[in-house]
Amino acid sequence: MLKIKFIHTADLHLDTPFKGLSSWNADLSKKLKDATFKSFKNIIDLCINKKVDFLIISGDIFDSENKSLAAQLKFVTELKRLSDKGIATYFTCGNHDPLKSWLDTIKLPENVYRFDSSKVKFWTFKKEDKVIADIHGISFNDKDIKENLAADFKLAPNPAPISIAVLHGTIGIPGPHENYAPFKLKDVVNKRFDYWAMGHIHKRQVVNSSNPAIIYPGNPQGRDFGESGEKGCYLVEISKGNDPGSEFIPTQLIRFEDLTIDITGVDQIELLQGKIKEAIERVENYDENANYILRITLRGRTGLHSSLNDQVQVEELVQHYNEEHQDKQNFIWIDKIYVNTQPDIGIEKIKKGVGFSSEILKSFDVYLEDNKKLIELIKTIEEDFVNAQAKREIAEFTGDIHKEMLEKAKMLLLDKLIKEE
Ligand SMILES: [Mn+2]
Repeated sequence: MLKIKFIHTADLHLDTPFKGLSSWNADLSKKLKDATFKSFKNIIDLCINKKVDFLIISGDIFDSENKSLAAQLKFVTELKRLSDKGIATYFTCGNHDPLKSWLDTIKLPENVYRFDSSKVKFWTFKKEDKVIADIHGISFNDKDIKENLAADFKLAPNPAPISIAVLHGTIGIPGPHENYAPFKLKDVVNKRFDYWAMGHIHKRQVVNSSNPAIIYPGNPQGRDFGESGEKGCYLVEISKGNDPGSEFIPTQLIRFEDLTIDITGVDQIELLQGKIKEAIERVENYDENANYILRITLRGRTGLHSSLNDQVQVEELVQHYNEEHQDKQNFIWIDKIYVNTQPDIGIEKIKKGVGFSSEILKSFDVYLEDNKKLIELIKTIEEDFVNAQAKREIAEFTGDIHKEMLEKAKMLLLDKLIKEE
């Protein structure tokens, strides 16, 4: 039967500098910097182990037009490993690494095909001299491509049994990504390609599973908390006459995860480590072999409330945790702990009682329940502010933040009152 098997990846962003994270410790920034390369290495290993026919990379191989020579050499070394095994690579250049930014002094290994930027072209893949697939594609020449490149794709005059389109661009609504090479589903549904190998959107997405299949594999290594969860590539199999089969395979080294942990009833600080461990193991598709960088929000009613509202204590906690989990084979690193806990007190009981705490609670509720009053209160506070920046900042807060701050203030005050009582 006529069949092909390939790996589809995109948006490797090799050599990402992780600038925003440079304030972290040097060891961690090195691990992050290596992670994009190592996940690419994992992809190459997968190609070899799964004995694929070829690899497709749909643009943004490098993070920047000013990619380092070292990064380019590493890329070529990995492709050479495939080429030595007789596995071909087809790739396009995206908005981060447009074709004109590639060095001509670096020769691509044999069996590696880079799409040109002048127009959509195709190569024909053959197996044992039999024509199997046409692989069409086009590279970005400049970073800012606003034309609908998908519109220019058409089957070869005498097409192979299987046709694949390789494109870096945006289908439909761009979301957080720049609207480069935009197109709509209706532009491509009747073009009779079997598979659209997409790149650009970093969140993986099967736009269409067949007729034609359109897949964004996402980037194979997350680079910040906006790119959290499992990251990887797709293993695709197409046999003529059947819908393509695709399987997501994780390849990342480091996972970014936002965890919210309810610590109601936890009143000993040393129990937090266990709670964190449990929370990590509950993340979607938990992988014990991955490394994790975490942002943790603690919530719930706890006797630890006042300790956790002491920033120095939380920082020490984070530092201690990170030191303990750094040298393990798979590291876990806490970037930040947000404390959103409440004191472990019977609020309703206090409210029903008489006395100072009860009165305080009732007057907080007046503002929490009446938005107009709350806005007036904020205005009064704002007027008392001398510092211009502080004035600006408070003016920028939204209603939700006002309420959150007020709720927090209420709890802090209650906690203090109860302690003193
Ligand atoms: Mn990208």
